Amino acid sequence: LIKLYHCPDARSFRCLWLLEELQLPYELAMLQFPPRLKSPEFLQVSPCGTVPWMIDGEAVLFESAAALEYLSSSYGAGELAVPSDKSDRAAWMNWLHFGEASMTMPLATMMRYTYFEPPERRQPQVVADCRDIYLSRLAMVESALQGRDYLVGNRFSAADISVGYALLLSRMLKLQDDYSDTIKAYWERLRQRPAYKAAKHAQSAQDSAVS
Ligand SMILES: N[C@@H](CCC(=O)N[C@@H](CS)C(=O)NCC(=O)O)C(=O)O
Repeated sequence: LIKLYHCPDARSFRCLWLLEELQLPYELAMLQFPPRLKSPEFLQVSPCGTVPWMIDGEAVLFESAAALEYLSSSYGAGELAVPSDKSDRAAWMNWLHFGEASMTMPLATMMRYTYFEPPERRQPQVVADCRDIYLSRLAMVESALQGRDYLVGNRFSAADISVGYALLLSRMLKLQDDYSDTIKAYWERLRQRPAYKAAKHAQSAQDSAVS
């Protein structure tokens, strides 16, 4: 059984969403955020205290984009597998990493200096700069979606989970009101997926069971 350490709506949500898309059985270990402070025993599992931490037998994954690639190439051959076409595969890999490194990083920095740091350590200039960086990068997504519903090969894939998670996180910073109709429609398409809803449900069902 795959075991996933997870905090509500953290990057580990990418793994949870894909586990649901693939309809794989899994065990969910819910932690409060940030686990480093709220569940210090988790440091015995993950020395840096971050999620995801996903265990599949001998395999351990602690980067969400890597976990998406691992799951899609290990399970569910077919719809969600890594594309075999060379240019689709290149696009798939770009979006997989773009979602985390280029989109989620500036958002996570915004979250930190908007909500998590104590007031005296908040950094409005950093928040404003990261917002500009994020929005300029979102233009890449906008352009990729012209005339298509999904990022790669016009079918849903793990690339959409990687980027879709950044869109989910951006809602916590209330960035969505300024989104174009293209991005709004894309987000709507993603969040209507039964597996997205099942992942949301799984984390909240467990979360309330714990607290
Ligand atoms: N690049 C990593 C980032 C992992 C990461 O920073 N996770 C956050 C949750 S979104 C975390 O656990 N933060 C807790 C902390 O920094 O103490 C990934 O994509 O998995």
